[in-house]
Amino acid sequence: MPSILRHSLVCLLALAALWIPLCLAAATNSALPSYDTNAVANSPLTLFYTNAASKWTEALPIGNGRLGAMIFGGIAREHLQLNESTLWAGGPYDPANTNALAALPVVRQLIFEGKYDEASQLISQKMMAVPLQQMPYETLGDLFLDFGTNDAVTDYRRDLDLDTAVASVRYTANGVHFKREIFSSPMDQVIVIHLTADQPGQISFTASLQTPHTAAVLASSDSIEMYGYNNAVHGVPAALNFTARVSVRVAGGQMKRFTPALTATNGPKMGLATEVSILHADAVTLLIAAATSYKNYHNVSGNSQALVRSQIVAALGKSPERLRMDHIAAHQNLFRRVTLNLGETDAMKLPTDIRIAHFAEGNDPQLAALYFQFARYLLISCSRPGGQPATLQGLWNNSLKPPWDSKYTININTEMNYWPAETCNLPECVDPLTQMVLELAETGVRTARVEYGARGWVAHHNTDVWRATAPIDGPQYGMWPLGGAWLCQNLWEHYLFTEDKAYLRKIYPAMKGAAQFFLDTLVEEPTHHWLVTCPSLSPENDNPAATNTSITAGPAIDMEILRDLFDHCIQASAILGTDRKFATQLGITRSRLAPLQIGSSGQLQEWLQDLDLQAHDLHHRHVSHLYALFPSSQIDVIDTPDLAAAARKSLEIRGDQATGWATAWRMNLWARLHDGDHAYSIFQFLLSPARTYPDLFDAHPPFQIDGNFGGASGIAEMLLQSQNHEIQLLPALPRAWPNGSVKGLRARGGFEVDITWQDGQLASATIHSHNGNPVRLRYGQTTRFVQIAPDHPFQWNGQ
Ligand code: FUC
Repeated sequence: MPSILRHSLVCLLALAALWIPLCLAAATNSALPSYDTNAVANSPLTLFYTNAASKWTEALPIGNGRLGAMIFGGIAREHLQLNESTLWAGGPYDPANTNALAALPVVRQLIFEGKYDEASQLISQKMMAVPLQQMPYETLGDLFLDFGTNDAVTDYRRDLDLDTAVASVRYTANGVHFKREIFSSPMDQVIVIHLTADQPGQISFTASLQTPHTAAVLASSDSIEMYGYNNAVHGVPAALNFTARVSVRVAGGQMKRFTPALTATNGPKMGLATEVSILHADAVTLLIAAATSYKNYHNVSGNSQALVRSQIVAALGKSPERLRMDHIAAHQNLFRRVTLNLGETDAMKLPTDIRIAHFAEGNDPQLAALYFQFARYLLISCSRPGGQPATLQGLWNNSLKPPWDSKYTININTEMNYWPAETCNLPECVDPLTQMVLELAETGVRTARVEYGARGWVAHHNTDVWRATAPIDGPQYGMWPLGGAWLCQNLWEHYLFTEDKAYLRKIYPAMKGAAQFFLDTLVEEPTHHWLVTCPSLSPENDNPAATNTSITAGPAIDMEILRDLFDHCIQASAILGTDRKFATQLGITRSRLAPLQIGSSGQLQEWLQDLDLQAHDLHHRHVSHLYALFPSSQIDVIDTPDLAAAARKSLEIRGDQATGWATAWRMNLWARLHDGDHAYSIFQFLLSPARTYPDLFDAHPPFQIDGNFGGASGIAEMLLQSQNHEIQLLPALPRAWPNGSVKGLRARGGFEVDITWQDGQLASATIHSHNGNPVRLRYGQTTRFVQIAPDHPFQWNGQ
């Protein structure tokens, strides 16, 4: 018997064992759903369209941090493309290259002799990960609802309400008003589809599940279950199974039946039902649950069937209305913390895709606010405590081979995903990132030891769900040992915003291990005897002194990240009262790092040598050396004006337009330079059809979610900054937003800030302090030193 068939039969038997209890559970729960089908929200927080999605980047995303869907809203056929955040290819693996350590001294020597291309070749032969690539994040599959109708339809509307995290489809056919509501509940761990009509007996369709994975699908009278396996990639064996289940609850003049004789997906004809048909129902609720056997990066022993079964049984125990209420309450608990009003115009009445096309004309400030809140919605929907961090595509991927594997690119992209988390009041969403860094601090120990003979841990420019840490793809991208150190900066920021010492205690060992690696691997460069990283690169930018490689020693970004890492470890050691000797050693090493340098064109140097103007691509998307200006604050317009001017020069050389995320980074940088109009003009490009799809997803292109998060962070930085011990109100307010208000932005030191402005001037600010810290407030040139008690918000009008 072919193994796939054997697989499928085993699965089907396993499924049959689940059937009876589930059918019983379903039978006891067919309460009539009572929804208000006519409440059409035309709120400023709604994305809406007058057509069904014809492409994936027109479909609308929902997610509960783990279970996601893209909703197409078709009339004859509804399509939900499904994701589960732990469904990746492969299984636990360790890609460290055991030849690396012997090659390391030779590589270093070649680099210091200026033989960069030779060094790159040797790295390619001896130091790269085995396998050379990491594992992709994969689609789960698709749910289709076929309505079998070609009736003419009027009043079609498809929308996503960011305030409730509920997507809807409405239309009228033959005088009947139909409505679908769809949400992914973080409370109940299921996706709920609720279909209603304003006349009885009007809802008929057939539901089916498909997947590109090896899987078996089996339907009963009221449910469909799919059981399958992930796949081996690049020689890493497949280790995960997954289960997806759709449970159907029908109300009113219902009729349910098996659809006879169909196939197992990707497999032979099984002669068993794989679809469920609903005929002439008043209302229908579908519950979708899915899980994999992934428990963590080294444990894949989860029972996906049992998990899914218990989730469905629990959800069946609640009315659809209760599921909806609980979902909305969980969402609003996070979402409603921040409100942003930049003004409203009639443009708000237009469908979202048309507004994107016209945003550059400048009369739709509300779309900027919608873009900002959409990013907050996305982070809430794809990064919740206990889950996986946001990938390059957040949670949403329709492929087995997505762009850049939809994994974690940690030479900017993953870090950018979390930039808005602190300022935009979603600190809980950082939890999955923290957990990933703690795990990289485990897997990276072996890479540090095997490849560098070093203590501590290291991660290079990418990682995946298995927390792989070795250099991948090729020396010119992968040979960058700062990925883990940069991630530690995100974690430190989380501490700065909250001042939560328990959190600091939890992350400190990872910070310390990251620093230890560099104590053991920094080397003296021959010219100035500064301590530098070697081999390394300035992310993905060719070294102008080489023929065809980025490989170099001591690029500016490395030194900047290490200054942060060492400083943060030193501060943490003082706060936690630990590791004084270690902190002293870090201080000494820090003082020997290569300094920031200003080049002959007045620019901030990207490399140890003054090579910027000889770059192969003057407009390169990465602006790595400007890390010091943002997200770090080593360069600051107030504290280090000369360096800020050099950073500005570098930005001018690089230009404003780049890929989605790179455009968003530039926007944040100009905000840090306190040039609001420049930041805004970059934002106009980011929120144009060139960089934003009709569903508001960021276009690298292709879709990459970091641009959404970077854009929201940029808006926050224009309105409020809090680096370097002061709270700056409206530091980069553009002329395009003369009147507005924002509520609930966060500042470092445990502050929340509400701001209202009129005619481009601060009208009033209310500062709430959670920790009672003293702080300097700044509006323009005016500063004021205050200490605010936790229960007594302080009001200031900037005078
Ligand atoms: C980095 C960038 C690319 C892309 C990829 C996922 O390599 O240089 O533009 O964003 O990550």
